[in-house]
Amino acid sequence: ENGAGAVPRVGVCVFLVKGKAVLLGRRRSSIGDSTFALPGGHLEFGESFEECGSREVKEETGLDIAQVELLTVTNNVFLEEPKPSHYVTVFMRAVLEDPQQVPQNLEPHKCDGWDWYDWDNLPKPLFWPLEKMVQDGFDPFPIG
Ligand code: 8DG
Ligand code: MG
Ligand code: MG
Repeated sequence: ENGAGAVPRVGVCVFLVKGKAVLLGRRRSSIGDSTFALPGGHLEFGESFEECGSREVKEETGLDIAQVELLTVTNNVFLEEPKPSHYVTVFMRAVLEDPQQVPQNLEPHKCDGWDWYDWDNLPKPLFWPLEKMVQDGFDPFPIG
């Protein structure tokens, strides 16, 4: 969908935090294939960022989240990918509504599976928008 008619899209993804860990899954996608990324997806017409983050996490992992808050926005142009695209990506933070709930891989065609990774020991390779944030010293955890 490059060339005439291509437009930037809005992605919303979620730093689902549990102690000092975040939930990541290895992507199966034309964008960032086989890299570790946050749960998330496309903002739908009429949705708030919070609604989109909660919906995508539920669709992809079965998890119910709470305290969904906006952290930051980045601009990501993927020209080298099999399908050139451009995302304005909105990063949210949330916690589990029920700390006992376990992630399920509900979209196995899009992800190899979800797991918790310590922020100080993240898997490689990270999806590059996330890798860039880590390299820039971004910290998704609440203060204190
Ligand atoms: P949908 O059909 O469920 O709406 O979309 P999806 O298949 O779940 O979309 P996605 O690729 O997971 O997310 C949309 C875009 O958001 C993705 O192509 C690029 C951007 N994005 C980033 N960083 C991250 C990230 O860490 N995780 C996810 N899921 N998307 C991200 O820039
Ligand atoms: Mg999705
Ligand atoms: Mg997704």
